[in-house]
Amino acid sequence: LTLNKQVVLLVGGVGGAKLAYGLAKIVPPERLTIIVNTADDFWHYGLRICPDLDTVMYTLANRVNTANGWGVDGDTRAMLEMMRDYGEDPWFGLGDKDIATHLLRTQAWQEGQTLTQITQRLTKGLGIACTILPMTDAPVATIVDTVEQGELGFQDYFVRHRWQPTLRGLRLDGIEAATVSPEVEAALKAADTIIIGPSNPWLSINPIVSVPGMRELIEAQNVARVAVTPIVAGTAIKGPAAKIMGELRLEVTVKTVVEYYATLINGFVYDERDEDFHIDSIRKIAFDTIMDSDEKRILLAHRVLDWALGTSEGDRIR
Ligand code: FO1
Repeated sequence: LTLNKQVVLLVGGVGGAKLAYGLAKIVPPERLTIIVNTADDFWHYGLRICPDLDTVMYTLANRVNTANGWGVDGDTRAMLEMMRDYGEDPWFGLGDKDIATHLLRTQAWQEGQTLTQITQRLTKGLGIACTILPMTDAPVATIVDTVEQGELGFQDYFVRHRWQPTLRGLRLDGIEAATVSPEVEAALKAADTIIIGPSNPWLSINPIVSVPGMRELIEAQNVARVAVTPIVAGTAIKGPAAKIMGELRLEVTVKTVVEYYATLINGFVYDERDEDFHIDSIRKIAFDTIMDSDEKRILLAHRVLDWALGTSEGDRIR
């Protein structure tokens, strides 16, 4: 494997963080940049919470609660118990250790630091050597339009209502005013490959590529731009991807994902369980994409990178 290449990964939360973990084990830290969705971010009890940034940070720092895929390992819920004493409904699971992250972030936010700067301070503190960047420094919020409840803030939809309401539309509040940060622009321009993690295309990847200028910037890079499938054998490994595809009247298949990404990508990694998947419009390869152990995360990262950088014997991408 060539290790003198710059690798950029685009991700949301739990699923994408697993591939990030695998890549971080094999790519030198100064050559790996992870661009993270921030449209799930929100204010809660006065704290700025960035769930996908938190999940990627905790995963790379070996601090994540592996049972949930988010939150801090070994965390406690004393703050939430006191909230209950006050008569609050503590629907958002803020652990006591986790709150340290949100306190430091909120303080720096109020001092006027950018989310990019704040994230560098937090990742350094957790001993993470590669670069984790928010998709933009501007606040952007996914608003979910539902049949039963009307418009809901993303965490209200996802956590409080456990993504049960029927989705009929999505919008990104604040996206017009968002810009690609200089750090994200520099990382994409220097990339030898751009990998899109097995994150939710509609909820996690679409916000990233909807930042004005982002899609054009990615498509202008004459490198392998490879997505890893979030859909395996007609379902999502975790989260509401399959459910919302159905609600958007889309077929829950790998093909739908490829068609959704369209010109954003020039290569696609699907799962070997989808052996009947056929499409001629794009270079593709099948691997075992289920990352249920650290070894499998590293193995998949290795295979994807090998293929993307054209060093494998198989289906060459460029
Ligand atoms: N997800 C949940 O399903 N329930 C929670 O109580 C919850 C708390 C939480 C706290 C901090 C954090 O960084 C993430 C948290 N998540 C929780 C995960 C998260 O909000 C979602 O998985 C993502 O937004 C979707 O990518």
